[in-house]
Amino acid sequence: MDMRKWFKEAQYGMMAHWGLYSLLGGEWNGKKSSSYAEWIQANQRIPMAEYDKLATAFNPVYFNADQWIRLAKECGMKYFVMTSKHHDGFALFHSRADRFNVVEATPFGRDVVGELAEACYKHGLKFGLYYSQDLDWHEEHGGGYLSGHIPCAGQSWCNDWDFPNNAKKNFDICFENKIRPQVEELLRNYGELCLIWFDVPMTIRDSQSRELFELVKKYQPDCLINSRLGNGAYDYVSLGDNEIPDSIPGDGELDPAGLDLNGCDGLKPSPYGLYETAATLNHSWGYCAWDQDWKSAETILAIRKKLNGLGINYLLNVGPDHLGRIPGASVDILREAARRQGAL
Ligand code: JFZ
Repeated sequence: MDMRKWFKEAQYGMMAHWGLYSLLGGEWNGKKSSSYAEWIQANQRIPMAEYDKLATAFNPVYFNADQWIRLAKECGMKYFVMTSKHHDGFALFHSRADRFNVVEATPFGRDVVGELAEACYKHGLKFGLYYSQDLDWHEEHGGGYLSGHIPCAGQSWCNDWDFPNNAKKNFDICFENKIRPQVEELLRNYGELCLIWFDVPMTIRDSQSRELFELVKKYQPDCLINSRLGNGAYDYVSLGDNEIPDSIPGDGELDPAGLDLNGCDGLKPSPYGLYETAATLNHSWGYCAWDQDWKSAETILAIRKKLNGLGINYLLNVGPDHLGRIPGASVDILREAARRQGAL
């Protein structure tokens, strides 16, 4: 399948941020997270031993992959991107490389990524996976420890509350033992992936970005890689959160010399002319019980028109809750936008 051609025409997709943080809903110990709800562990420096308890309570009895994917399909979305592992290090799939995963560490015991892959296949959507390849707060040697000078959505990029000695951290260890093996598992066990959505390159070396790039191409030559893998190894450009550029530069118009290729936002040269903006409906990616400041269906439609008019795909995020439900407010907005678009 020519995935580049498919991506160019896809226009609209759904992303879901779902994990242990969803159980907290943006609040811990009586305190709201002052950043994204999925960043709450770093934001409030929650000790790992405490955060791990969430796994023993992860039992989202209303999780229904079919329902999520049907909603996306009914709203005219062409692909679905699931957080297979976010910065907290918890895998939403059965991983042999690390026990901190939904099958082995929770009473739920179901392979969430697997069920969503099946549902996408059944309903004819393409399936993509988000994977945090650098930051991993469950690992002493997770990335981020070199970036203390850069402002951050938590209080620190790496887990320096459980592992305070940044000087002796070595990302290579985490990369060898967990990151690469898990990316390989994702590529081998869940059928065809349209894309892998890597995120926040901070520590990852050039050779490591290239190694992951080659690994993806080895198992899934058509699978597209976004520009947040780091070090310029990518197939398509992820713009910033809700970012709408004024225009898309033509071939050779963008000078890569002055660009930070590991910056998460902004335009970068796109070898195949492929772009995507991931965006939220409120102010958080993960479920946040107290953030009810939702964009209207009208706004969503206006953003979609602008982005799609520039040839940029719109990847719209939902944050399902602790029981596996996509918040009603999100469902209403998505349906209303689709209705106005004439898709429903
Ligand atoms: C990153 C993550 O840290 C966050 O939790 C979420 O997964 C999001 C999709 O990606 O956050 C960013 C990083 C960079 C930008 C926006 C959100 N950016 O440059 O606009």
